[in-house]
Amino acid sequence: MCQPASRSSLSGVYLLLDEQWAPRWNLSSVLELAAGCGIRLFQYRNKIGSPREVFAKARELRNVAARTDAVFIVNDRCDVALAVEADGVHLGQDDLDLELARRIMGCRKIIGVSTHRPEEVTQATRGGADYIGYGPLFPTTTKAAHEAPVGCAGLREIRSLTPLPVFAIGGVTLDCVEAVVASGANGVAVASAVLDASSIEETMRDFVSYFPAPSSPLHE
Ligand code: TZP
Ligand code: MG
Repeated sequence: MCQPASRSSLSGVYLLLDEQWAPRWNLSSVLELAAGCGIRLFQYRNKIGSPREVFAKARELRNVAARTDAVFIVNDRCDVALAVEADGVHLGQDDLDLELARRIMGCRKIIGVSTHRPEEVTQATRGGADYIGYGPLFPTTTKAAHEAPVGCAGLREIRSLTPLPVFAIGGVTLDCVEAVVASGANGVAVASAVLDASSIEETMRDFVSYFPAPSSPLHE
């Protein structure tokens, strides 16, 4: 069956490298540091740059991810994901339709889908997504207009609807990661809990400690 080789690494800590933090952090350095702390999965999120800027920055991050054997996903844009040879793309409910995105990306690329309600989880699963983002779990300021938080109860409600890896997203912090995992998440997608932390390195290591170390090579 044709599927992404790096699908087996879809669990644990998924660090959202959001351009909002670029004035404070060099995102390539953050990626490198995070990889050293055991984070294997990254998404580049840029809601403010021109397509040309998004491409240039994604390419730089892609190169660092390749060097550290990390999985690199581009938010929103299939064209940029393919242009920089990312491992995949992450789609929201207003982005390209999953079927069309799969035609563009092919079966060897990862496609993740943001979902906010049970029907969307079922639809993304049937449509052939490789993983699901579910949330926002809790209130967050990282995403300007977001849906109502679903909480851990919402996560438990959708767990049985999909065999796919589920990443809890939105307001996830070290204080709740244990409860989030106990509610069925295979991983946590985080931005501010890491990028606003006083020690990002310590915080990344703490997040990683909640998940088992990957046992198989990332790019088989
Ligand atoms: N989608 C739902 S919440 C969110 C996205 C992209 C942002 C998550 O960021 P944070 O800072 O971990 O709440
Ligand atoms: Mg999007």
